[in-house]
Amino acid sequence: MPTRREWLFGVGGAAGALAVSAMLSRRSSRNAARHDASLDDATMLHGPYGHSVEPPATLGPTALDDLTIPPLARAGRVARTITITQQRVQVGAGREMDAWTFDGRIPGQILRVREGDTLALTVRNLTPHPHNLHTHGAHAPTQDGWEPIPPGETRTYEFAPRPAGLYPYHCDLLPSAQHLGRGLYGALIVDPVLPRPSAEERVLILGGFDTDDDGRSDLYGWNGVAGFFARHPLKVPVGALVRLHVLNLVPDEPVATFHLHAQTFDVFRSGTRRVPDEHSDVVPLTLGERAMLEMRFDAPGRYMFHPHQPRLAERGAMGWIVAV
Ligand SMILES: [Cu+2]
Repeated sequence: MPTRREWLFGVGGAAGALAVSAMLSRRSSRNAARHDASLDDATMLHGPYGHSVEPPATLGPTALDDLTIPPLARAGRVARTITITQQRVQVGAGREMDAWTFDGRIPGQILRVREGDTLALTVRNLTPHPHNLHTHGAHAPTQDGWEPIPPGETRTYEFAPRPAGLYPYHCDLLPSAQHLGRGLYGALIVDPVLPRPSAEERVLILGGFDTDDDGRSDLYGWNGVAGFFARHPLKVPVGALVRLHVLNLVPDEPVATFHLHAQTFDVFRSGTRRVPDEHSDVVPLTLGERAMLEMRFDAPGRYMFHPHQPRLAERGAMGWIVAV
């Protein structure tokens, strides 16, 4: 039995092509029967774009809206309570994971404040393990959240997040692959005092899901669900300014990218500056890195997005933006 690499690269000429064709056809009928059983390399060869991984059928098109459409910033002191839970969560059709969550969701709620205003976070740990909630950005070191919160205990952090930008918050305990990989992360948007231009805003957090508990992500997805935005595209109005807040929280890949088809965008790295750092159609993000991306879709239609890393794209991180 040749390896996948051998059938992709190792057989030359017409006889070779016929042999490959016959082999693929035999593999294809075998794969059809086990399509949902495991996402092996052969399955990937036959998955059409965007549908090699399906989201849970119970999730309708608006199921992730509260994790995708950010709230407007409120003036003054913003108080939020976040509860850390341990539970099984569905991360794809028929695929579950032993998760640790902020409020039962992956990612946690979108936090948003205006620069200079105060964020008061009360964090309750209802799991049998120590966890914490550490926020990126500048603040008093006593409010950083790196100390473990023991099981059953509560901590409150109060600070004025700065500077204006886009930040992750996450559990910072070791091993990170486990505490991040099981779902303890979310986004904090800090708006400048002089607001950014009004836009259609969406938050997209890329995560990895270890569904077989072998310490390695085997599914990937935006906002906690593999395959979701391939099945349920983001919708934006034609011609509107669109601002995507994109964060990479995949714990076990050195880098992930956000790549958009058929349109280019301004890249505001970390969202901390008012002028774009570059103009591109792909932006690389290491773990914990993020960027605000601004674009307009002048033609109605479907625009594909995905990480440019095949492993991530093929295992659940394909998506579409539909301009209507
Ligand atoms: Cu943790």
